[in-house]
Amino acid sequence: MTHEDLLAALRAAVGGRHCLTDPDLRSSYETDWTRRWSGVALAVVRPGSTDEVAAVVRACADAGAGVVPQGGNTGLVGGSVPRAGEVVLSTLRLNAVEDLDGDAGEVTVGAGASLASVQSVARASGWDVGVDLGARDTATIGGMVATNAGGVNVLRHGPMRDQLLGFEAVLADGSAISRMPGMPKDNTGYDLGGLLAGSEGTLAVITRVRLRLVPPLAQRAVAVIGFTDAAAAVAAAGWLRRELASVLALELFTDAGMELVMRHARTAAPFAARRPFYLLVEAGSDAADPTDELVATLEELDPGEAAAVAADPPGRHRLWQLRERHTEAVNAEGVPHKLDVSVPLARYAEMVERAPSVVAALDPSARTIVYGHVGDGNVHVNVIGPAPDDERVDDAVLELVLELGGSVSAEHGIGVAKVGWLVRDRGEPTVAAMRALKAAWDPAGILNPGVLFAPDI
Ligand code: FAD
Ligand code: 2HG
Ligand code: ZN
Repeated sequence: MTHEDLLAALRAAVGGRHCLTDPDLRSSYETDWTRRWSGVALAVVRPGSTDEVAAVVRACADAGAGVVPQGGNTGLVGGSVPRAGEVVLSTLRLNAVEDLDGDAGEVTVGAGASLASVQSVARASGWDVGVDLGARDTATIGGMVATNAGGVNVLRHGPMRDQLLGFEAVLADGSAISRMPGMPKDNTGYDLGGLLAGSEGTLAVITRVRLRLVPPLAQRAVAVIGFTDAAAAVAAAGWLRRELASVLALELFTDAGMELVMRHARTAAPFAARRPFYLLVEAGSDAADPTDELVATLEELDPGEAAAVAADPPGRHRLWQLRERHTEAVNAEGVPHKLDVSVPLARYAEMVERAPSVVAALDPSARTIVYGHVGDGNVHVNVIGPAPDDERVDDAVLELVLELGGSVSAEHGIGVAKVGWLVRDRGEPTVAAMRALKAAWDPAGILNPGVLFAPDI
């Protein structure tokens, strides 16, 4: 089949208006959020139903063309953009939020619905979504399932896989499979939804999702406290996990990162006494106000002047901005190298302290900003300065992670950024088992080629 034949089939599948071939119309789908990853697509197609997704995938399968599923394009490992003339399948028109069951606390949503839109419908019905993250306005539920997104409330509710009660997806041959609505208890064979969580568009295109909802935590309090060293901040985080029953989030950032955020977002420091490390703690409850419990627990840490607490929504928002706006503040400085990793909590402080040194040893002019979900052992190492294609710093940081017994991807996935590291991290037998799944589900390798597996391994 020629490219022209394929384009004709794609237009027939979704309508000419939703098959974008003009370079200006394609361009925002061709470069990722960080600007580090980009490529040219044969076309960007925007199906409006599961049947249209199936027709697109079938046309691509017939032509042997690669398909790159794309949701909000907020992924940070390069997996959502084309690499070599694939067809980008955007799910943004699959954005319905339907069938919220207020008694069961479940909702069915289209894969292209943004997290914020689902949060808003859930909250209006007295429920909430268990996963929350800074890209909520743009990230889609399908993309979040495909990456098994984590975010700031994993401590309380787990990652995206834990919210998944059912799914509908289109396989590489264009057939659709579905378990919708799913049931909280459902032991009828393999957990295929769980397998799709974290599959990064390599096994199927997710079209609809049934989500478990969680009770809203209307009563919240947020604190930021300063520490003179990383070990003390991490020890405090571990202690808070045990002592503060209402803990909802435990986040770490540094003074260098906060300085960047304050400059970029024009926000103020939480208190005058600056410290090298900060811990953000959020407590949440659906009944009693957790502020007194939070303050009493923090007093035991004796933070002195280096502490701020807010219970009112604007005050909480101000404190959260200091952590949540790191990603955009870093991006505003240049094209970053992003290493999303996790290490055992016992090695977390060492990771935070050694990562900037291993980078500086390679490139003394590089700036390394670390932050992350310390409650989950998750560190985000961001490096600004080295050229986007200079992989030495990525390799050095990931080498350190393996030395410390960690994982090279905590929550963003492997994408194209870390394909060379999957075997190092998981070992050959495990990756061979993953490849066997890929070969069974997508024998021609048309779904997100180049993502997850290195071509030559
Ligand atoms: P995309 O970027 O479009 O795609 C991501 C991957 O999923 C790609 O491999 C793509 O092919 C695949 N995919 C997308 N949709 C589908 C589908 N329907 N079917 C099959 N495959 C699909 N991530 C976290 O885990 N925690 C955070 O706290 C967090 N915070 C962030 C904050 C900011 C400011 C930004 C920019 C990103 C953040 N991220 C975070 C990363 C990102 O938001 C998540 O990875 C998110 O899950 C991606 O959703 P998306 O819809 O944008 O997916
Ligand atoms: C976060 O926790 C996101 O803010 C993005 O996962 C991390 O910018 C990053 O590296
Ligand atoms: Zn994160």
